[in-house]
Amino acid sequence: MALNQQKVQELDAVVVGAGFSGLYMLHKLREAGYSVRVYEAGEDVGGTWYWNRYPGARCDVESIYYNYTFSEEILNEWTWSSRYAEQPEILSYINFVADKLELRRDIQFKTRITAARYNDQNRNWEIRMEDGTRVTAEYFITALGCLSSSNIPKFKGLDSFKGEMYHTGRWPHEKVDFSGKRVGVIGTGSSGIQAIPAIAQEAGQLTVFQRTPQYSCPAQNHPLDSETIGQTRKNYGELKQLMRYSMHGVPSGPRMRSALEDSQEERERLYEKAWQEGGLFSLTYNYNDIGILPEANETAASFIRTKIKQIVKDPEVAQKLMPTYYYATKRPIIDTDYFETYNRENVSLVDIKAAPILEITQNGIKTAEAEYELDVLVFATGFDAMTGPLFNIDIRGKNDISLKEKWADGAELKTYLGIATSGFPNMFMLTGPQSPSVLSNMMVSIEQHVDWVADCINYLREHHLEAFEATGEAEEFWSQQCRAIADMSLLTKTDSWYMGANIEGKPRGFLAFAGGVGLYRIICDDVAARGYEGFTSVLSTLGTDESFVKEGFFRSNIDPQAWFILKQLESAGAPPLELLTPDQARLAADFRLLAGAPEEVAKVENRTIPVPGGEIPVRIYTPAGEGPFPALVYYHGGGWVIGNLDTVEVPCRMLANRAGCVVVSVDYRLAPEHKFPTAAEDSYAAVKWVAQYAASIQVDPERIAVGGDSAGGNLAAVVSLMARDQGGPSLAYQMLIYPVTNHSYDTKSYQENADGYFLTKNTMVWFWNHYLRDEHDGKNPYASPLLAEDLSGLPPALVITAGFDPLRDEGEAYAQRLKAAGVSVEETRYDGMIHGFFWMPGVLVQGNAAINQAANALKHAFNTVKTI
Ligand code: NA7
Repeated sequence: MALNQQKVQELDAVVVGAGFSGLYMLHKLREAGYSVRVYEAGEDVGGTWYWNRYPGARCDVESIYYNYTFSEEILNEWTWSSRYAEQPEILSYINFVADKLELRRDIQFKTRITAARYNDQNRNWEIRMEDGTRVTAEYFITALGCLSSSNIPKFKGLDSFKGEMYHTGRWPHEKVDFSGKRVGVIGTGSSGIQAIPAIAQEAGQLTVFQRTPQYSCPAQNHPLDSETIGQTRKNYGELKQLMRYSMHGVPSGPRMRSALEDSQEERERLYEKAWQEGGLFSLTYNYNDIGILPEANETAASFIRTKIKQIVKDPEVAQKLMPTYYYATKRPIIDTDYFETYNRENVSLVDIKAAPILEITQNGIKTAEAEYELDVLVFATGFDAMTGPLFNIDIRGKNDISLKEKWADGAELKTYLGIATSGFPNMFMLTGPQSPSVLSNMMVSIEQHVDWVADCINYLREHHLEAFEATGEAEEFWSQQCRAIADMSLLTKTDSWYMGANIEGKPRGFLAFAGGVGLYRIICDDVAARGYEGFTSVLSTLGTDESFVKEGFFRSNIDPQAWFILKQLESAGAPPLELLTPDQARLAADFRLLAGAPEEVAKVENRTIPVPGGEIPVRIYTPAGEGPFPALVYYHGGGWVIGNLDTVEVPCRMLANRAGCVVVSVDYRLAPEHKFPTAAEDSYAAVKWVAQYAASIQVDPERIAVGGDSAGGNLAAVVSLMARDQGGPSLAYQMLIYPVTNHSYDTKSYQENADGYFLTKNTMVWFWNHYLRDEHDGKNPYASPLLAEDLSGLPPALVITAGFDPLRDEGEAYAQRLKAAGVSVEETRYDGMIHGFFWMPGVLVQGNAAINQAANALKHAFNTVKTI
């Protein structure tokens, strides 16, 4: 029926779902004066907590953090009884909030939304219910929950079972009586692990059908005392901030230490303490690399395996319960007496990986090995997560394209911020795929999304903007970002519902944003502050179709990985270096995590070498094979003020291996303690030392190159001039990575990239001021090689620059002058890169590429020298 043939209610917004997110969205929009209606399939409020009523169901986030924080009144009026609240208590809380805010009057229960279609002409959504009723709304907001589409695997004979059948996510309201019955539970995820101990206490016989053994730690649940509650209330303002800017939405985070840095005894001591304390993150928060490095992960995994062995008395059963996947790459599980339950007489465990379920029969389950007679069958088999609930509604955007089609059933999942997707204007997904959602305390993520969406709608109304839509570029960028972040961890190395791997035929791909809620909030706020960058909209008052696209970084060509690093650094809240003392700056500028793990080289040796008026350390990296090798004398960056041998440990090792040369990394003396020309003279002395003592470090004195990044690039260029002017040694090559070449701030790249791209103009001014004795020094070619009158007769050069770097243009100007002077130059601008990317190969593909390019250029230069 056409839209105009039937009177259709028109609303500002329709929200689907009356769980935590839908309720808060309703409240927010209603308070702001919009007409809103919530549609909910269930008979009452609660969402997840309405449906998941199985025995033992409780939250795995501590109750005091698992509530709304937007209202102090609500916070103070509700008191949780225990550390981990049970489902009935959480549902009571939701009811309490719904009553208090009088939300029910705008909720229509027992109403399933089956379709939603965007009308391009009216710029609104038509939303259809199961009974055919329709409403229209300008904004269509899904508050469907991430885990609301239950998964019942399509076992053969499923319908033939004569007994009772339940799914944990669709549990009946009346009590299920297990007493004396033969019960089978399929599934040992969070739900199964909570339900199994509770059912075992009642059932005559419980058989658990386990496909994947799980890691689980004790919840150590206990009643909350009034002192804890009082303290929490008192400090809630602070706790709220900590939660909002944390990794997972709880007011703590991982300790900044590798699991591999501690001895086994120390690790075990900490893991034991965490085990006794209980909780979702207790074990993993001991270290910051359990989710990243397989070896670090194994330390925690093997600790839990040992615990399982100790708890479960029958060694055969214990063996079947041994998990092998990377710990915490599925949602970590906390339990109450889960493993202990297997010591009960009435509980048995069936390994259905070894002997799969063949079919469900009239009387029970038949596996490849045996038949199990059952009265009750419980499916604890999880959910079609994240995309499942969205695909259950026939959502159609512009040109009648369905969301399912657009995302190719999930294979082409693309969202912007996990909130919106292009082609679906005015549609907002609360805790949608590619947002932190299930990787966080949902309450923190829900409040953040609802606040953001409400602010956005206010903005659109204030600015008379319609048809608000994510751009294709923005969602491409975001989806790439989500994949890249997840791939940095072990999360994508395990088959889990995070990956869509639990549903037969579902395309694999990581479904959430794994960068943490704090970073995510900063990004979302940043997007909003820039006028909703990455979205397009139409100005309604113009009455035209001219659309407004906020271009920003999506069109600016910055590399997504580099952008992510910038956001991370911003979220870390470090002060600009120029506000620190040089000593403080040296400590603060420790970016080793960005470099990645150092690779093996055949030999690393620390030495001290003489320089005029003192001595300095050098670190010598020797590759495998027979010497003598060519050599690269390398100068680290850091504005002549900060930086050290460790800063460039990773690229030096990579260069030694890839270029097959000895790398001598030079710890020249730093300013302001040692001002110009000390760094330059130390650097020159180092190259002379290498030439003089070449044989002692397996170096061929005929094939010595210099190189460096940033201030180190400056020093490499200066040493090349000095060697030319002051009698050698003869250099084979100069490798200049985004070098400083001129004491001046007037280039276009200084204007474009003065701020916001890691190295700022202010920091450069601070560096130069520390380095130079006076302005006059800045004119000296040994400080500003671009000012050298003559650049002829210099060694061939590689000049690498970064697009988003204040130093870009002076590096390129130097390359031009070298070329004009007849020097052979290989020049590459890495368009999307930021300053410093050369020593960030751990997080930047382009960092790796630049190191490989430099290694190849060196190899070529060394070979060329040899043939002359
Ligand atoms: P989960 O964590 O997805 O667990 C489902 C369980 O069911 C898990 O053990 C699965 O084994 C098992 N399963 C799924 N499909 C099958 C089939 N076809 N055959 C046998 N076993 C199967 O869901 P939960 O409800 O426990 O928890 C969901 C989230 O709720 C949880 O992460 C918390 O965030 C709260 P598998 O591991 O896939 O081999």
